[in-house]
Amino acid sequence: MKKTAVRTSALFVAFAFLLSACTQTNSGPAPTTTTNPSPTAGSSNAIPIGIALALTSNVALLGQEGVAGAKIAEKYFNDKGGIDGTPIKLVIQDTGGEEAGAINAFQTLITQSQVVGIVGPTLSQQAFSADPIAERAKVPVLGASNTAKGIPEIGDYVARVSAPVAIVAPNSVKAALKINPNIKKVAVFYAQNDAFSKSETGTFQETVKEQGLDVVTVQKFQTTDTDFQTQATNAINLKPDLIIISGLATDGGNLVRQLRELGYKNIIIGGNGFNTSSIFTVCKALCDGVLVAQAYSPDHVNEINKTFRTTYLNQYKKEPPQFSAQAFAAVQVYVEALQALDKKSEISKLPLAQLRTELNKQLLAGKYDTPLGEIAFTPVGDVIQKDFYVAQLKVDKDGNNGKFAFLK
Ligand code: 1QQ
Repeated sequence: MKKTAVRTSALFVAFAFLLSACTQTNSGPAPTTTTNPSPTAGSSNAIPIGIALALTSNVALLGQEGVAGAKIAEKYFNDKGGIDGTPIKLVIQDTGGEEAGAINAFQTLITQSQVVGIVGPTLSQQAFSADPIAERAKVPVLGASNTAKGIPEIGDYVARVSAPVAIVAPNSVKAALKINPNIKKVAVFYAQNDAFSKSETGTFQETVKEQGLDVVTVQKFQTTDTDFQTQATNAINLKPDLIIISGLATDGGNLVRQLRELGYKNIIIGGNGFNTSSIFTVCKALCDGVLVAQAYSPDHVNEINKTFRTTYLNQYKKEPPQFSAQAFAAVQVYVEALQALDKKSEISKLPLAQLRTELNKQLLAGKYDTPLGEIAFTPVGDVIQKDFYVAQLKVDKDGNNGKFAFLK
């Protein structure tokens, strides 16, 4: 049943002044947003959803992949009629790669842009600082790339569509053992200044022990490091059969490169920070063969993934990466939860505070058929997802690009 002009004007009232930053994408970690006091009729009734991801910094490429997926979702769901005829509108704020930028972005989205909910931030390290702000303001947050232990537990308004390291990471260790059943000695590396990396290395080290393997050394680094000679040499001297790295793309890629340059020839596993094709520009041909567990496969068979994949392929001329699929799924959760809520109580009539609270309840209760497959949420807000994968980096002949080849 379509509600028409009456509904549109009611929504206009409900969302008047909400759209200050809707068409604006800031760059820089401390964005300033200008207010447009008289939003144009064309967009004034659109429902604002905040996207707080890193468009700049060392993790810019991870964040940009997220924004690409979110934008595909925005167009896809608006083309299908939005929320019973009312479009959604993404309000994009650059968080940069640090906590302060994420906090600023959240504050701007909550108070100025008056979004109904937020997708982000890029890093778990940022989420532990920024999510409590949304929690206090009672604004729903959906993490689309936060995988550290403890994210959904930040508060009632915090959930995620990005499966936790505890579920995803062990798959790559099992895949390595399938390739080489004789692995015994494992060297583990992690970035000690990053919450995700610390959480992921915990999972990796537990998995290694559960599989009856020996952790022969644990080497620490910083995400800002570029020289890994000392740690790499320490590890190589112990002759490991497997090296596992938890870091972000640039540091992780440089570490892989230096391990190979120093002569390490056995299997390398990279964690979720390796889950972007930007890794190829860092370690180039030396990235070849690295194993990375995945929470998304472009081959997943359902209608929405078919559309998502085709749209992404047409636009970017490559397969969609995991972070794009996860951000698409996060926007989808908001859209479908808003649709479900609107059927129960016309959302245009709800005051913003009530809408945010009801939306939060509704989204946790739903089931969603996304490009990641069917997902739902645990009571605390962690994603429930079925299928996980492992890919191997395959570098092109030119040595500059490559792809994620999914293992069977
Ligand atoms: C986290 C991650 C990062 C690697 C995502 C970009 O998983 O910070 O939780």
